[in-house]
Amino acid sequence: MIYNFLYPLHTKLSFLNVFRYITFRTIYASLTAFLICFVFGPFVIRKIREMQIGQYIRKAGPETHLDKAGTPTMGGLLILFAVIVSSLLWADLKNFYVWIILLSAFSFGLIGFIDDYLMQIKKRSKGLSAWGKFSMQVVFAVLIGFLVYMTPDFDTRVTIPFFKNISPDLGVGYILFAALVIVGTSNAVNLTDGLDGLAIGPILIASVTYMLFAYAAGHVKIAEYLQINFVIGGGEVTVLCGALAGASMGFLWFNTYPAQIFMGDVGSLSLGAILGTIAVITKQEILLVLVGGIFVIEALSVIIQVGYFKISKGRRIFRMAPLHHHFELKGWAEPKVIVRFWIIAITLALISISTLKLR
Ligand code: 57M
Repeated sequence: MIYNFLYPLHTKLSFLNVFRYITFRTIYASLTAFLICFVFGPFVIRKIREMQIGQYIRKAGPETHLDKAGTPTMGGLLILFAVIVSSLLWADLKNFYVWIILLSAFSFGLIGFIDDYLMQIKKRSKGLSAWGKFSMQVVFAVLIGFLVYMTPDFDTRVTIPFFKNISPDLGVGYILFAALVIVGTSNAVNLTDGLDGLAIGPILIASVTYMLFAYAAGHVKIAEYLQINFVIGGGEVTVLCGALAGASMGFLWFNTYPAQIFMGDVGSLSLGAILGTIAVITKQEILLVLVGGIFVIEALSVIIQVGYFKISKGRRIFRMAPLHHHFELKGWAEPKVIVRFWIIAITLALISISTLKLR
């Protein structure tokens, strides 16, 4: 909005020229989103407490989690508010990708909100049925995939990390591929969100990583130099990555151990979907497996545990899945599991960035 209203005035007031720069707007999008979370956080926590929207804890989990009963949840509403307001302020609203990412945030936030809301009304630790949630996710993800596909000049070739000469063109099948990336990431982030700061930390790391990818993909010279896909208008996604990074920092302020608030499904489902959508638009879809490696590892631990449990008729590989519960049950203190997972996330992000050169 600031860009759309103020930049055109730069011919009369030359200092307004600064709003043209994606880098400048990304920094301020990040700071704005951080400040929104930081300033409104205590108010939101207080309000949610007053409305008695507290977390129900499953009895089957690690015992240390029983103390967390009643922690305010649905903090994802604050994250979404910060991301959306900051993006509307700092991004170019004529850019179609900006609206697609905001749609992704809103639609998956809505699914998560319904889930959290049902949990509060029904006063239990389960909200929507698994199939109800999954089918809504698929519908919205296919819609987002379709919109990306319909964007003029969008390239339906998939980037394969490390191999610059191999990029299969999926054509119309790209819609389903994009939907798979979005739904997969949304659910993987949801599974990861089981310890204080465990999901939002890697989201912050991934958003900073994609900030670089978006900037490179949207800059014709850098894209050409790095031999990556040039995405017309993709540079604007950098600003949204900045908003996401800022909101993540602001939320982490309150979600860090011992958490004063959880994000709820409204947060985890939408953050995963935003990340998946950004990966699709910036043409670093497959690389998300590495950038969001923590989410992948957590999801795989569940698939392996459930698969093995069924085949072996009741035996387990991990003490409990997702993986963070395994380490908790081994006796690691919660902050140790969290920080070590963050360290792994940073390492994977650095390796991901190196793929820009290793091709
Ligand atoms: C939701 N939700 C947290 C909070 C957060 C298939 C199966 C593996 C699914 C999985 C599952 O349902 N996962 C998705 C995970 C919950 O947090 C809420 O949920 C939101 C995210 N959706 O924002 O609102 C609990 O996580 C803890 N928490 C924190 N700090 C945070 O910042 O401590 C969350 C955020 C909170 C709080 O305790 O209550 C959750 O874990 O429930 N199911 C599981 O994860 C279950 N695993 C399981 O059943 N494993 C079996 C299977 C795979 C065979 C096994 O290994 O044998 C466990 N989850 C829990 N207890 N809590 C089972 C026991």
